[in-house]
Amino acid sequence: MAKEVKIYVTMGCPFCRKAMEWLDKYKVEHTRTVFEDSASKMAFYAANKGVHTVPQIFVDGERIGGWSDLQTHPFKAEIEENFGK
Ligand SMILES: N[C@@H](CCC(=O)N[C@@H](CS)C(=O)NCC(=O)O)C(=O)O
Repeated sequence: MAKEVKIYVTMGCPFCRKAMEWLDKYKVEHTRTVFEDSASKMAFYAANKGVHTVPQIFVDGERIGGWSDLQTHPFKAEIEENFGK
């Protein structure tokens, strides 16, 4: 069964763009939340202890972190290894 993937982004953020492009490239089903203003982003940061940047990626409720965190997370290898199989 596919994992539940969520990503939180702002527009004009290069790391967010990279993360969104990766999700699209590997056809990872996900829900995307785009913070339209600073207040909604800050509320998200406040609700997620230790979070100060976007993007933020969650897989089955676990926070992976941002684009750089994704590079070393097993979820990335899992998706890329299974792509097209
Ligand atoms: N290492 C992080 C860096 C992310 C990052 O620096 N994001 C910037 C926007 S591109 C950010 O969130 N800055 C603080 C803010 O906008 O609240 C990643 O790869 O996701």
